[in-house]
Amino acid sequence: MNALLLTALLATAHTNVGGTVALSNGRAAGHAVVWLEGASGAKPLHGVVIDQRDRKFIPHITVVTVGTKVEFPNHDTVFHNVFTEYHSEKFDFGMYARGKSKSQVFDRPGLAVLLCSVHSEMSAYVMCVDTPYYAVADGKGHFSIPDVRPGTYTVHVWHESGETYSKREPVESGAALTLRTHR
Ligand SMILES: [Cu+2]
Repeated sequence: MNALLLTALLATAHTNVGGTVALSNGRAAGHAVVWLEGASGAKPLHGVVIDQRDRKFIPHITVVTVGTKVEFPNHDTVFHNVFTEYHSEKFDFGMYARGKSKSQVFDRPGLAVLLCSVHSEMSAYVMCVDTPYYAVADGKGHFSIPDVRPGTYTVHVWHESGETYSKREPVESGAALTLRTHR
């Protein structure tokens, strides 16, 4: 599980932590979630929506901060029965039709897996973090976390494949940071 390679470059002072995440097989860790634990000041986000369209959850991967309420509207022509697995608890929103919406507050850090019991191919992830410093990498694994205050953080990475990364790292302004992890 612990075999991600993270190469992070700290660009300029006080500032931007960015880099590239790769999987253990060398491929890009597209849409990996990267966050820096150990920073205070995270506030709940507003207006977070995970849409249901064309039998998909959009977006597929969402990061929220603790206390964020997420809306799950159905804009599809068919019914969906959305449920999540979150801290080993199952939240079932029941069947609901086009135009209806359900919501859930994510009150603890952790990963929630979103599924539909009608359409097994539907899935999405919500990563709840307790930090203002996080990013979702693009399809090539590139990420950027702006405005990071220098300090020592635990850098976490999660990828849909199940690979994860976790390491305490000093983040200094103006310094290049390369993180490697081996199984
Ligand atoms: Cu569905």
